[in-house]
Amino acid sequence: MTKVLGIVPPMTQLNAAYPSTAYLTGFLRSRGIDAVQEDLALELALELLSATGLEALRERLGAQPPRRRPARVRGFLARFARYHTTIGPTIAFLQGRDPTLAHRIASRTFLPEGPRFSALENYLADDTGDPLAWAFGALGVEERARHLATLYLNDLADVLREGIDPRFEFVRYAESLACSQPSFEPLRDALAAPPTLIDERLESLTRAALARHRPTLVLISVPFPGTVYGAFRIAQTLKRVAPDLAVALGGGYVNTELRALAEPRVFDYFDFVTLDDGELPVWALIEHLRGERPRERLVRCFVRGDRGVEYLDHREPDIPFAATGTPTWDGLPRERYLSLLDLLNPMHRLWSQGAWNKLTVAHGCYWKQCAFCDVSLDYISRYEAASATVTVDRIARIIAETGHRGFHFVDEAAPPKALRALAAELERRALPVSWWGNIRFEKSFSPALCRELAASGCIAVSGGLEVASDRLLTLMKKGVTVAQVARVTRAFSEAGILVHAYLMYGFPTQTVQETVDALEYVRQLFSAGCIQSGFFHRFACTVHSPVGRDPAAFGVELVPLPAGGFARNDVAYLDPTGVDHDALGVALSRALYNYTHGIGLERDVREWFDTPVPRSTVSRRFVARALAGR
Ligand code: B12
Repeated sequence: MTKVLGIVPPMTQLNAAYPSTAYLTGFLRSRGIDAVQEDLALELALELLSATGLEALRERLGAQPPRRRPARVRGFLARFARYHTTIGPTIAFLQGRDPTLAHRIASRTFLPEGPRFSALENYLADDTGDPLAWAFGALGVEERARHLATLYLNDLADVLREGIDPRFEFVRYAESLACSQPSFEPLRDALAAPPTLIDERLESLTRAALARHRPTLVLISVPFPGTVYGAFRIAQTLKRVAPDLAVALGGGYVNTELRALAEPRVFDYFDFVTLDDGELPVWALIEHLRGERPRERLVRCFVRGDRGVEYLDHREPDIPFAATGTPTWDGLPRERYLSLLDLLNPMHRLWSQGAWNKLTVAHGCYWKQCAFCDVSLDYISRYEAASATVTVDRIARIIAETGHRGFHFVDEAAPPKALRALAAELERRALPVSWWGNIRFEKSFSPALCRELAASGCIAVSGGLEVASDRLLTLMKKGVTVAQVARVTRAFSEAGILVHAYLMYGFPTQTVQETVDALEYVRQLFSAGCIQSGFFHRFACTVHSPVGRDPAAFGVELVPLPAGGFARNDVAYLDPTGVDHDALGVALSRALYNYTHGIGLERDVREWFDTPVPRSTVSRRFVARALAGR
């Protein structure tokens, strides 16, 4: 009998389960396979942030020579009793199990306040001297308490990082060991090092999961580089405890960074490493383990053979997106996830607060041309939509299972046509939901369509304006103009939908003038109420993007990647413009942070920069004119 256990390793976000095991478990159950799942990211965090977890932490820190204790560790030990009594109630509050605690937390007399609380001093105090008044107003006791409780947990994470393991963070763990890391050596050395307190906890959670489920096949999912070290530690334990158990690795990180895997030592931990969508490869693997399919007919699967790493791919058509089943969260403790309030940015709050159900409207991206994006990879290039009936059937099934009506569509870019059909089908079935997700700012999102989407439950969208320069938008084949983005984002905003813009700087050949102009466009978009939130990301060149594949077409030269058979993703490049984009990035982030809070919108954009920059060449009425011409 096959029994499959899917595992999400630490660390991912703590507010909602990352959906890969939910998708795979739903698919396998639709095919009659006994499949279960565990979120060890959540379990590890809850274990570390419990009264017994803090006791173990104190013991470990207490054994270190007092002279070498960092200030944060000393602060924690000095106030241990308060941390110990407050941790349980605070976690219950963040899980939504004890909302009444909000008043005590918000009073700022309940939680011990470590260095993270000094961030509050950066906010502007009102007449009463309350630094959070502007953000939450008089009524937002719950939100205020959530923010304070998050600062408290961040203080504890800092103690773990400074006292136990410098690689620890809540949403990413030891990321640098895996991210664009061509050599396996650093990860291998870290895995050979004596276990830290965190490793020990993870090991005991892994053993407990194994004993609870007794699987014959374990699927470990690594969506991001910050989950890879945890995944290997889990696999190390599995191999120690149950050497014959089949253990497979897959997920977004593998699909992106391990496509040229040639490192045999990875297979000291895993038996199989698969690429792209998991449904078909896992199905083939199960048949293989049952003796019904020979090894050479595995699908998109790396194994260790006599001559090193082999890639086996018996080419079979993928399982259609409409036939992959409905994701299930069954077995995951939905009531134990933590709604954190870290940044006050409204979009970030959607990412980190609330147990959103995750679902995909369509597989891949219908546009797939953007030069900075990994458009050559299957999860972007293979576009396949499901009918609105299938999507809404899935929505209805998920609501029946979870009791939650909130959906985060995790699409690359949900297509306008599919969203219109989805809205109509939700309306036809009179199914109340709230939903949000990523889109492209297409012309077809007319004011009427935006209103239809809002009526169907759409509360927020995010989309790329990227470099906010028509020359660069054309060069990168984004397929939108700044004026178009102004009109579309305004249509969403007028319909009551929150708009977040993904912004980019440092694209090949981008000049200082274009960066200043981009900030002026963004200023006007905030000022005209088109967007409410945004974030400037530094452009990174990846090997799978059009820039990485044809750098000359973008006027840059790649620096050859270092040798190694492990991860390949980001690649350094030489840009003849020689602009110091990192220095400009500091100013862009500062401006954006303030714009998001409605501050400084009337200022000349040059004021945000530390060094002199040219005056913007954009008309101060550009966005107003674009909106008038709609
Ligand atoms: C939505 C999304 C987000 C959301 C939500 C994330 C979340 N925690 O829920 C937000 C915006 C918050 C986000 C943030 C980030 N993201 Co993101 N995100 C995505 C996106 C678009 C969809 C993810 C998703 O839910 N897919 C649906 C699930 C079901 O797909 P899946 O995980 O791939 O699983 C399938 C297969 O991989 C496979 N599979 C999965 N596990 C396993 C295991 C086994 C054993 C097998 C056989 C198969 C298998 O089967 C599944 C079903 O087919 C992907 C790109 C993409 N299209 O996948 C990027 C992606 C995963 N993100 C990425 C990154 C880098 C990040 C960030 C680190 C960015 C940053 N610098 O901050 C953060 C990390 C956040 C965190 N720590 O939680 C990268 C990861 C690539 C890499 N280098 O490793 C991706 C691939 C995009 C990219 N190319 O840049 N992200």
